[in-house]
Order: sequence, then C-alpha cells, then structure tokens
Amino acid sequence: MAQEDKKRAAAEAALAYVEPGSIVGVGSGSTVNCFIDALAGIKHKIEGAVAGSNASAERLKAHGIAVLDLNNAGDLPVCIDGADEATSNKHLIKGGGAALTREKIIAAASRKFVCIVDDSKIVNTLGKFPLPVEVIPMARSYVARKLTALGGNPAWRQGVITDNGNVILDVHNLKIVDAAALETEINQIVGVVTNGLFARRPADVVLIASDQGVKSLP
Ligand code: A5P
Repeated sequence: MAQEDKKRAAAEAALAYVEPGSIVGVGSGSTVNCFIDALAGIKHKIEGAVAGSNASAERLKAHGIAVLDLNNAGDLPVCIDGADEATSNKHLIKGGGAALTREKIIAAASRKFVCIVDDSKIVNTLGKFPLPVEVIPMARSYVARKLTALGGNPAWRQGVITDNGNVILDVHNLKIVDAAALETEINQIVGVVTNGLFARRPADVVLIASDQGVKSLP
C-alpha cells in the first residue's frame, strides 16, 4: 500500500473516536489533512474544530467546518494528530511541520489524544528524526548553545516562521533515553516556547496503518 493510502486509512479509522455534537481537536500535517477530508463527511454531526495550525484552519473552513477558538471551547473530548516518530509507549516527536506548540496545547486540553501514523513512523527509540524546538527569535543563538551543551546539534530551519512568529531549531543526534525528562529540561531553557517531544502528555491511542490494515497500539 502506498504511504498516502496508509495515511488515509489511519485518518479514516480515527473517525470512530469523534464524539457526536462535540468540538474536535485537529492537529496539522499531511496525515491530518486526510483526517480533515474524512471529517468533512460527518461535519453535520460535530459542532466544529479547534485547529493546530493556520493551514489546518484553512482546510477545515474550506470544507465548511466551523473553526473555533480554544479559549471558548473548554476542554475537548478528543484530538486527532499525526507524528514524525512514535514509540510503543506512545511517546512522540512532532513538529516536522512547525506546528508543535499549538498541537501541544490542543493535546494538553484534550481528554483523549488519538495519534494517526503510517508504519514508517514507528521507532524503538526517539531521536533519529531531528527534534524540533520552537524558539523566540532573539533567543535563537543562546538556545542553540544550550542545546549543544545537552549533546545535540541544532540547525536553524531556514525560511520558516511559525504561526506564532517564532523560529525552529531542529536538534540532531540527541540521545533520548528519558523522553519526559528531556522534554522538561529543554522547556526550561529561557527562550524556548516548547519542544516537539510529546512524552509528559503522550498519545492515549496510536493508530498505525500498514499493509495489513490499521491497528491500535496496546
Ligand atoms: C506538524 O508540526 C507535525 O507535528 C505533524 O504532526 C507531523 O510532522 C506529522 O506530519 P505528517 O502527517 O505530514 O507526516
């Protein structure tokens, strides 16, 4: 099965987690785009969505799905989002699309986080995918030195400004032994908005699409 078909299969499986009449948290990325397209088919059954990026908001609106402000939505029953890497204990790296901060806020405000991936995203240990860190622009060099001191090799993602007006450092070669501890440590660096480790608030459900179909991590 082509990767695009796997993304679509995982996205369609996630529809089962959408609660009728609710506001749905929606992340960002190409797999989430498949989910938004699938959600359009049941748009009359939901109140609307909170979007993890401006791109997702535009796609939702193009389908006629109301996009709501999280400040007016309260806690969400469920959010659906993709990932760049996922482990068997449902820890993730996210932020390949630079939307990590809004995605992490939505995950934090959601009672259930359903992650949708194709099987290429499953890893034993996080960190082959460079860890995205969103940084306030004036702190870029300072934060890069601190990340180097942690053993990583940060690279400034050229030409990218996040939806929040910040920059991204992609940190290569990190040894991620304790993902939750590293997530906290990086977030303590002044100037960091957040980093792409989702371990302190991992996914609750990971739906993995492969040639054998879609299965949920136990
Ligand atoms: C966006 O910043 C990311 O967190 C995405 O969720 C992640 O990069 C997965 O994207 P794809 O579904 O496009 O692989």
